[in-house]
Amino acid sequence: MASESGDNKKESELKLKLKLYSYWKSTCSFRVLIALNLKGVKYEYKAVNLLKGEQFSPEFTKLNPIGYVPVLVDGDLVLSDSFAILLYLEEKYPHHHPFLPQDLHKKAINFQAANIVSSSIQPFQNIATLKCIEEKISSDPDVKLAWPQHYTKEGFVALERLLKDYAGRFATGDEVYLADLFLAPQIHAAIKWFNVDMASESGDNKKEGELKLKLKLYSYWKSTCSFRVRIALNLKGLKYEYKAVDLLKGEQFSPEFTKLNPIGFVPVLVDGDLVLSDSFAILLVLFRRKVPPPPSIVTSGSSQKSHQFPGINCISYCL
Ligand SMILES: N[C@@H](CCC(=O)N[C@@H](CS)C(=O)NCC(=O)O)C(=O)O
Repeated sequence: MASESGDNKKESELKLKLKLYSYWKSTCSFRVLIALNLKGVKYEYKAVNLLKGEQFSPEFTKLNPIGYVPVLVDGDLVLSDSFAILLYLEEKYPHHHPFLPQDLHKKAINFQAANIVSSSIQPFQNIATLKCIEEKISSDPDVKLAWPQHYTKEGFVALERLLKDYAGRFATGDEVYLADLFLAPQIHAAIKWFNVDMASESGDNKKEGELKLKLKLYSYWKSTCSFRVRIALNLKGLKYEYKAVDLLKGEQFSPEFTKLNPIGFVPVLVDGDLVLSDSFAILLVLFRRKVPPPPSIVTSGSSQKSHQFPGINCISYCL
């Protein structure tokens, strides 16, 4: 079993501490179950039956008011999102089966693949989502099934394109990394619960054109997701070319744009030959990126002060 780096806490203490609230069919919980097993961390399994509505019990909503599993309780820390839990476990147990490759480029691809599953596939198959479709759109089981099927297909076309130059035995090579923790349960669910023919969903194998220019941000002026990245780029003081994609005119579905992001969402950040199409993945990469020292405008003079925190201007603009 993995022990906490730097201290001598006993196995029995840790065993008591970690509790995982989970449901056996939950793909999000599976990500964490795989991670805990790979890390060799023992935990107490607490079953939450989503079909019986146990996620809305007072006991559970104290832990996660939104009523989703997984929840990981580690002493007095309560974490209720699989992505956050995985990043936490990675930092807490860095030496036991690392989930993130050292190489920044490969790491970024892992973040992106994980978040395509997390935000562009899984939410459309959630019990709460399907219930809402049933109530507001149609109670026809085929209509209900069409949603997870559609978004699974779209998402996996994007994933195939993203991973085609990286895949080995696993998503980004011959080691199991973060992307695999998201992909394995999602593929299982697609086949087993949503009747998606995964064998026929392969994307094309065409090489993308050469994308050798500097940073380019594909964005829409009203997109909150794009604003996250614009704020980050400004805070980092990174220059970029702004490429407008008018979502209302459907430009996100143009052949040019879907080559970058087949799922048709902004933002997309192009950094040389790296194409990142998820704001969370982009932010994680930007915050790890070494940035050249800021230009001399930050040193003195009141008129120059606003340049020190360009992101703040951006935030007030958003508000
Ligand atoms: N972003 C969250 C999503 C969690 C989530 O959607 N969990 C689903 C199971 S995979 C759930 O608890 N659904 C309960 C419901 O829909 O009522 C995560 O990654 O942990």
